[in-house]
Amino acid sequence: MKKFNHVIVRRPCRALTEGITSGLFPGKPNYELALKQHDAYIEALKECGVDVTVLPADERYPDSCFVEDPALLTRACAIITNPGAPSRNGEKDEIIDAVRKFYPEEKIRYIQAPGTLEGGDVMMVGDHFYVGRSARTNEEGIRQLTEILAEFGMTCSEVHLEEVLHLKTGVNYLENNIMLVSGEFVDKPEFMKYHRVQIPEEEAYAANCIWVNDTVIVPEGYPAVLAAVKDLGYRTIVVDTSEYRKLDGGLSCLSLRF
Ligand code: CIR
Repeated sequence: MKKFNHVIVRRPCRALTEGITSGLFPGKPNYELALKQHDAYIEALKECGVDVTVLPADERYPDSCFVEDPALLTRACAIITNPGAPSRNGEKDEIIDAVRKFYPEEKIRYIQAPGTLEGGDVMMVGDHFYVGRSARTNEEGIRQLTEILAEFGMTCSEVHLEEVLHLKTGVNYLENNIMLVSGEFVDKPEFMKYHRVQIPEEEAYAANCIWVNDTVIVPEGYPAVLAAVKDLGYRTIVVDTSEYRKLDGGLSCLSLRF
């Protein structure tokens, strides 16, 4: 099934080495290697039949390659978020022009302060959106998101987060009623209705796989997850994200798919 036609990515900047990190995966990113991994990521996406818009690196924002966070792009509307991390908040102003190339102004909405929202907290399941209430996404941001989605005939429900940075750090939807779940998401009642594939704790990072038009891109180094995704019948592409992982970033964080 072809669902996505377009992808937006942003090249990592040299300041990537100063990006926000929880320290869960120690070390500073190697910029040259990060660039190579980004090249491979773009190639993988192209193999999934999407056109890829590559935005230039922005040195003012160390984390700006994690382009999923400043916007949410749906079939009916685009939402410019209001990132809760102060060092990332200005990224919302830099994504607008790219979004306007694909959405007319009357279909673009903006999350307004004091509401905060980051795209990594939003998981799309058809026309329903699960949104994580996190250190980055607050109650008012979720309220505004719910209102905007309703305006365009879509729904939203809140998921309480306890451990992870973003909702999609630990749970990702692979279409066809299939969800990859790890850690705190394994027994969340709201996900019981899906076919849940439980990720072993030592491979928790790989809960962040992305489905792109019936191919699933899987991070390198997670054999159990790769085998599980293959067993589901998906074509897979493996991409190394080691340098982004050091900043708690994964495959979904690096693109907007729509
Ligand atoms: C941050 O802490 O904001 C970045 N270092 C990582 C962002 C990951 N993005 C995502 O999960 N959507």
